Amino acid sequence: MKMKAAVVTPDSNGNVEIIEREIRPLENGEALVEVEYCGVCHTDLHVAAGDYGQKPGRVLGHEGIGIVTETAPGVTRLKKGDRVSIAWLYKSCGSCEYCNTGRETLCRTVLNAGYTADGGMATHCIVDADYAVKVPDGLDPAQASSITCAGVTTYKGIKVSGVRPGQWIAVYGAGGLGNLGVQYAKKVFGAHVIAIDINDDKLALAKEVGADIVINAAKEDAAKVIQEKVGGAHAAVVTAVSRAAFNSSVDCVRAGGRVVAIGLPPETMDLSIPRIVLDGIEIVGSLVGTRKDLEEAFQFGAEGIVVPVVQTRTLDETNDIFQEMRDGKIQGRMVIDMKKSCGCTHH
Ligand code: 8ID
Ligand code: ZN
Repeated sequence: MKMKAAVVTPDSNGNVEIIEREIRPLENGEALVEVEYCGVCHTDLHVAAGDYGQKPGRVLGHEGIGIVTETAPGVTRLKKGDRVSIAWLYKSCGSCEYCNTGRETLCRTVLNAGYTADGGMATHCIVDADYAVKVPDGLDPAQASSITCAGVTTYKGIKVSGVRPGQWIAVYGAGGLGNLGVQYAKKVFGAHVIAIDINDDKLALAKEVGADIVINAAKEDAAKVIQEKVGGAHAAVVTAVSRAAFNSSVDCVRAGGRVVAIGLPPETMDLSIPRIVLDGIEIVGSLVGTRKDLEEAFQFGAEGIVVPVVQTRTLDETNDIFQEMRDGKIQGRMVIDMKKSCGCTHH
């Protein structure tokens, strides 16, 4: 059987090729998933451009949602008909110090969907049954796709920030991740939220979904405004693809504040040593979330507490979506609808 997939070009030029490829036989512990939806994350752009090493021919996508159609011997957790995720955490070793201490995303031999393993931007995807997280009933599958990376990553990042109810958190970047970050911060963690972006449309949407204050960093010095208005944020999560935003985030928090780095521009940031030391600032990276984090993040979506903003497109439009994302034109998340994309008869 063949699948249709979006793969990185031979020269990793930042775009994808839409190809047909034979689906390999399942190995022990694996399941075949017929993909329903796959969101486009900015990380897909980084991978397609070879920002973290060239991956020619790799099937992109780590916001996949689909239905299990076949299971291999040894699979007990999943059965035919289950709706599951295809997340960045494709598979980890399960026995190292990271896997055994609730930090499985840091496993040194981890495989990541759409990066070091073929991902969900395809009509079909083979998953490791132990790492495909079940989607709860009542959660729309297109919305679930956006929680599979954007949602869980910001949910986990806000956990890591340590922000408490009633405190102020700054969310830099109000794109796919940031829009959900605002919602989890406000509606799940009970924080007051400041959204910062360079695009007024994204800020208007951030306000609609719960931001208390919005700041356009292209027009104002965000850190200065945050210090003046609220005395500095207690925490910041940075999803912007820009070193300027990372630099600003360190200046926007109050003494003892924590900055959580999530965005992945392949750059370095400036750190003033006296600022870090004298004001006791903490800076920490946060990488997606564990399977347990994803289960929790899904549940808030299923309960309608967090509502992903999604628009659906087809697989053939992937390069257009990439360009719209580079241009900052996407509100919420663009999600590829595979049923509309594959042109086959079995969907
Ligand atoms: O696990 C992780 N750490 C993880 C998971 C998923 C994604 C990290 N990421 C990374 C992606 O690789 C990417 O680098 O997070 C970053 C954001 O992903 P996204 O939300 O999918 O990208 P987007 O929808 O394009 O949103 C980015 C936003 O940043 C704004 C843009 O306007 C856009 O809304 N932005 C930029 I570019 N420069 C800004 C600036 N200087 C800015 N906002 C504020 N200040
Ligand atoms: Zn992602």
